[in-house]
Order: sequence, then structure tokens, then C-alpha cells
Amino acid sequence: MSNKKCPGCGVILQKNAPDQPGFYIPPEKAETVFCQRCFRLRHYGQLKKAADDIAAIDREIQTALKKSDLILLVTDVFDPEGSMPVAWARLFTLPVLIVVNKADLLPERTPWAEMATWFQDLWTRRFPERELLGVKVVSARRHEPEGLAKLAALKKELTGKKVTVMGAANVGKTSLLTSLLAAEDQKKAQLPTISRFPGTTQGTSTWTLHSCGVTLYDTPGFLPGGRMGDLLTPETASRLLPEKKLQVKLWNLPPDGAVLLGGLVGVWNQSPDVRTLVFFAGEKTTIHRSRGQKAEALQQEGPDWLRVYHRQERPARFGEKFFTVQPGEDLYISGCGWVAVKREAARLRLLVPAGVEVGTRPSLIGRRDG
Ligand SMILES: Nc1nc2c(ncn2[C@@H]2O[C@H](COP(=O)(O)OP(=O)(O)OP(=O)(O)O)[C@@H](O)[C@H]2O)c(=O)[nH]1
Ligand SMILES: [Mg+2]
Repeated sequence: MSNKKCPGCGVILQKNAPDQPGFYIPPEKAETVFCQRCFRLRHYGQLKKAADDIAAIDREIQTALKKSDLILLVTDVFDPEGSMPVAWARLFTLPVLIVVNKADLLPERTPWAEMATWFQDLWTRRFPERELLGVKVVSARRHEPEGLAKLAALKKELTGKKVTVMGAANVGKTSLLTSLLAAEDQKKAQLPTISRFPGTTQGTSTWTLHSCGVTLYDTPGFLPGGRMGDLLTPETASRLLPEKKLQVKLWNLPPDGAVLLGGLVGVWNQSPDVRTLVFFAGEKTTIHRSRGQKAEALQQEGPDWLRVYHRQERPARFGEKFFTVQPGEDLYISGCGWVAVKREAARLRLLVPAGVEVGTRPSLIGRRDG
């Protein structure tokens, strides 16, 4: 059996079993061969099956780590906690350089440097024992105006190193790699597969930045399990993420006022007075203001106009949680968005699918006017 890998997703190619990973149809003339799954993703934007074999993903990462000098931990600015699950401490056996990706999603006035400090603090809270080399804030998708200089600085930092590129599914590991390869004269048709679905990369693939002697191992992404998208189909998971800009809505919410996010999350103001709350979510998530019992019914029913998911995907169990959130803090719902509290502390009731990580944190954006 050949061990030739698909250049799109790193899976070992095979031509005998159409239903198994790596199946490809040999082309008539010599050209770059992708597996059928990558072919469909690249040409039609369809995903048959996401990579979800956790043991296999773990093995791929461990093998890459053994050959590497450092870890490039790619994180998503939209979901810091989902990008850095505490359970990954065991994988950080090498020094880690964090890349905060998708900085283009931030509101225009947010300085990227603020994100570096914020993510460094989260790292210190979660992995105090592990070595952090630094934090770089980039956009793998939008290169101007700040992006190109940031990517060049990142390349310089990696000079001469062997690097495991790792992180949760869909944070943009392969996109970052592709941006780094772009200046290397790499033929476009041979670049790895990127898609809006989590679970695109299936095996490790090795790439070289000849200009600075860097070897990069692009690994399949983990599904951390605590992100909203991890409970839903890859199609819905991709719709929860912002594509071009974060959706931001500010409301002065009266007592018992509620805000519903995509039929998945409900937030009720249980403070004695009006509270100023700012909601952040992906562009496709409906953010709907309602009240008391009516909000309760909408949350339970998940009507079509509110729902971001297919009816049959509705999570089986929802949990009720209560938080007192201070001004300058966020209540985050991993993989779905967050609520920032302004001016006065708010007592909030939250309804959320069981298993999704939620909690409070220092505000990610606009802390100074908290
Ligand atoms: N807005 C924005 N989207 C990005 C950026 N980088 C990646 N994306 C999008 O994020 C999605 C996932 O990108 P991939 O590069 O396939 O992510 P990955 O981490 O390799 O995913 P897996 O292979 O599934 O682990 C795609 O829709 C990308 O276009 C970015 O800097 N900004
Ligand atoms: Mg990938």
C-alpha cells in the first residue's frame, strides 16, 4: 500500500474503498491529486464527513510534536476559551507561540496589541506552568493594512525552526499556513484545503518556508467539545462563526428583559433596574430582544426565523445558570458569542445547551469604557 498523502488534508490516499477516508480517482494525466473529499470541498464547498476521530487526531499531533522545536498554537479571536481548553496542558510539551487569528473580525477601533495582552493573561490563568514564547495577532484572511507586516514578523520569529501548527478545528490553522506559503512561490493548485467547516484537515502535512528555513506541520484540529459548534453539524457550526465582522448590539435591558441568540441561548436581566448590555455574535446568528414568558416560549420552541440550526439538531438538554457580571467583564458562551456589561453590575440568568462552556472574564473588547 502506498503512503502518499492528499496535499489538501494530509490523509493517506487510497483508491479501493470509496466510503473510507483518502479515496481518490486516479487522473488520466499527471497532475496534483487530491482525495475525493477535498475535491468536493474545493470545487463545490461540500463536506461529506468532518475529521472527528479524536484518538487519531491525538496521534497525529503527538507524532508532529516529536519532530518539532515549538508549537504554534492558533487561536480564534471569536472564541478564546474554546481555542485554549484547560485539558490541552498535557500537549504543551514544547514552548508555545500563540497566534491570535481572525483579527479582521474585530471592530475597527480595537487595537490588535490589546488582544496580545489579553490572550497572554488567559494563557497565564490556564497554563501557569507552561512556557509561553509570545503572542502574535494576525489575520490569515485579510492582509491589509496591518496583516502583511504581522505575518512577516511571525515568519522571522520562526526562522530555522520545526513547528507544529496546532489548535481547535476551524480556527484557521491551514489558512495561516497558506498565508505564510503565499510569498514562497507555492503553486496555488497545490495549496492545502481550507473550508468553513470544522474538521477539514484529516492528517498532518509538512510544508517548508524555503526563504527562512522553516518546516511547518499542519495538523488536524481538535473538537474541544465545549464549543457550541461542537454539539451541532459542521454546517451549523460554520454558520455560528462571524465571517467578515462581529455582529454587535447594545441594549438597555429592563428587569425581566431578555435577549435570545439564534434559538440556542437566552439571557435574562434579573437585576432590579435597567442594565446596559452589549451582545457579540456571528453575523448569521439572530439576536432578538424579548421579555419574560414570551422569551421563555421562544427559547423553548426555537421558531424558524430565530433558529440558526436545523430543527432536528436541537440540543437535547438545556441548563439554567446565574451570573453576576461586573462592568468591564463579559459573560462568554464558547463558540456562540458573549455579553459585555457596561456601567453597573448585572445579575443575569442564562439558558444554554448542556455541555457548552460558559463563564465570566475580563472584557475582550473595549475594556476602557467598561
Ligand atoms: N474572518 C476570518 N476568517 C478566517 C481567517 N482565517 C481563517 N478563516 C476562516 O476560518 C475557516 C476555517 O479555516 P481553516 O484554515 O480551514 O481552519 P483550520 O483550523 O485549518 O480547520 P481544521 O482543518 O478543520 O482544523 C474558513 O472559513 C476560513 O476562511 C481570518 O483571519 N479571518
Ligand atoms: Mg486545517
